[in-house]
Amino acid sequence: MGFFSKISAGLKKTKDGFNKKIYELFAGRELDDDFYEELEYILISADVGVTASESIIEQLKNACFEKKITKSDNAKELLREIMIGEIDYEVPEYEYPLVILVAGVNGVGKTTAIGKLAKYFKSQGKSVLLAAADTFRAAAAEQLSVWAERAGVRIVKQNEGSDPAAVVFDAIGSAKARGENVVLIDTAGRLHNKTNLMKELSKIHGVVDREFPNCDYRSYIVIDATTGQNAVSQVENFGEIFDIDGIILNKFDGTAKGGVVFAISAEHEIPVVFVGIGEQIDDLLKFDASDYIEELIPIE
Ligand SMILES: Nc1nc2c(ncn2[C@@H]2O[C@H](COP(=O)(O)OP(=O)(O)OP(=O)(O)O)[C@@H](O)[C@H]2O)c(=O)[nH]1
Ligand SMILES: [Mg+2]
Repeated sequence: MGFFSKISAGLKKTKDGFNKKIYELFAGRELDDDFYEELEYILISADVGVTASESIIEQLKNACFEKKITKSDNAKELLREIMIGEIDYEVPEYEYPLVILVAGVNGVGKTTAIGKLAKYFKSQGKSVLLAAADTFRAAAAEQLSVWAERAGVRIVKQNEGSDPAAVVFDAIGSAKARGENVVLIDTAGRLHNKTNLMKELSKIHGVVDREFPNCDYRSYIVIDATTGQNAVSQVENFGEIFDIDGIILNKFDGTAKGGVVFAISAEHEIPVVFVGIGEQIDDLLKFDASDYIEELIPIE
């Protein structure tokens, strides 16, 4: 499957409702209050979020006023541009050696995302090492080993219950010794409480900073697109623990509310970097704002 058909298939559920409603709304209507109210309703129904929806509509009103546009047919292109602008962040190119920490609440698909990322970097000719720093959940390291095998990459793990920061320490030592290009750190989703999670993640940060000061270090949070607005509070909660460099938005294939990209990205100014669109190793796409909007509001 090519890139476009993949993102298209991943967004199928969102598109089913959204495309049609937008198509109908933008066909031969006056740009009056009713129009903007309906547009806001469509956006909020797709989980775009109230703040992002209001911002989009405000910008659209201003742009239509400036350009003296009064008919909806001519406003669609403006809506596309405004929506792209809301979520199109410049993400710095990766530099190597690269370390990516993957965090998020339990069950969102962290381990799966690491398996997919391993394949992604490997297919770009990079050597990859996985660090099994989820030592909390039984069998977490075994699950990661299966992904390491599938992707054909190495893994560093320790016994269940051992210190996650010690696993990261080992992994970095091993990566430096072998000159690996990418280290992907899997972390636990469920700890006894937030303080524990906070302590553990900052300890891991500390190890990376100290042991690998010149690596390109990115902290990503994984969220499950099907949880809608709940995903927004997860971004907020993790944002209190560390600086989030990017979001991996998983289970995009299972949601009719793909608009959640706006709720999480626009308001918090954190880019969505990858989207997960299935359970298989190749079901990961680098996020591209223009392609995404192209699917939601196709150019006719
Ligand atoms: N449909 C779909 N399922 C996914 C996707 N990503 C992960 N999953 C499924 O979500 C479930 C949980 O995935 P894991 O990778 O184990 O999640 P995790 O965040 O590591 O879970 P914990 O380690 O328990 O916190 C699995 O059944 C995955 O197959 C996705 O993009 N789409
Ligand atoms: Mg896991």
